Amino acid sequence: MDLKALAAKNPEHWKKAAAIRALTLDAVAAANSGHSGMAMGMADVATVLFEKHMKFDASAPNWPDRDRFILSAGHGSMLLYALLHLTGYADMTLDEIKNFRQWGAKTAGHPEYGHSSGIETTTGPLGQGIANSVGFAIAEEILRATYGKKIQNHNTYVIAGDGCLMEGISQEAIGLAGRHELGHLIVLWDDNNITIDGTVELSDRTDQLQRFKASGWHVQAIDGHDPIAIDEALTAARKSKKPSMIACKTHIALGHAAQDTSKGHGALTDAAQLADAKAAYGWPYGAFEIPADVKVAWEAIGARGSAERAEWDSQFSSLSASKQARFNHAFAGEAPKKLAVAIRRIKKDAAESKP
Ligand SMILES: Cc1ncc(C[n+]2csc(CCOP(=O)(O)OP(=O)(O)O)c2C)c(N)n1
Ligand SMILES: [Mg+2]
Repeated sequence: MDLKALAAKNPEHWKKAAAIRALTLDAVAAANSGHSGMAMGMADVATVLFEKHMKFDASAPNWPDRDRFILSAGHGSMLLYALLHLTGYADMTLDEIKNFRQWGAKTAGHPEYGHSSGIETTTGPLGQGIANSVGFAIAEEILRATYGKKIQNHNTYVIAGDGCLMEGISQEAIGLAGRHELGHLIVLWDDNNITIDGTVELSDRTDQLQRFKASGWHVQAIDGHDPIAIDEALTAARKSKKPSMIACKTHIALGHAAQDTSKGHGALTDAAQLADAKAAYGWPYGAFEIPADVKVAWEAIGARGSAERAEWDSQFSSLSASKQARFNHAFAGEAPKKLAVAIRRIKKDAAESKP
């Protein structure tokens, strides 16, 4: 990979993605554990997704109609933590990044729901995130049908790795999503041909594009380091009425001595190699240092959705009081009152029924 040419082609994009890669290298090195390669490989895809497509407002992480981002490849957690920090989620301070994988930090080895806003669900067990995302997309369909498009109309984006697609549970979820034409579900597959053990071929030779297509999905294959191709593919995926899978061909641990090897899957902590990788990115800054212009550009991305969110607030307040109450009740995770009555009746019937 000629990183200089890549950087020269889209310098503004490159700096933003390099910030994710540098934070990942620094956090994993400080913790002396973790997974560097996935975040370094998917930094371009994630940057374009957050910059051009994700509907979100970092200052209002619980906006009910935000797009959901699920990092199914949860071992690459630094990708998510870097995105949350750079875009300005108040919970995800630089200190949290510096304390990656430390006891009590919000930055657990794998993302834990409830530790920080912006972590939509717990992931780490391969396959769990992609399966869970189908539930998210079904919930969105139901909410949209119930409250209308002005109140609920968002996408669920997923980053899944080779391991997620190998897990059996992924097929049940993919099949269900295809059957129900969950058009607001978009999976970005980190197609890097590497797992913890070596190349994918060691354990699997499934044609993933054919597999998703056979399950009723819209499929595309792109160069996962080309920001224009990523942007176009996301635009096409959003237009599709079917769930979408984008195979993003990437290099795990891009720019590091461990690039394209299973060594790149884990913790890249060698100081000299880390310095070489940063030099290859044209990143002359110290550990955990993000230059002000790059941070400002990222924070602008974090604030991009604020006007749309304010518009949503006014749409919501125009709903009837009872509809607002029903919506808030559902989002608070409270079961409908009638449910308790129904369960009591079932229990009573079962207890009284004769064997
Ligand atoms: C169900 C389950 N089995 C095993 C693991 C351990 N594990 C974590 S990542 C990984 C390899 C995943 O490969 P891939 O998804 O291709 O990630 P990449 O190496 O490209 O980052 C394994 C086996 C796990 N997290 N969950
Ligand atoms: Mg892989």
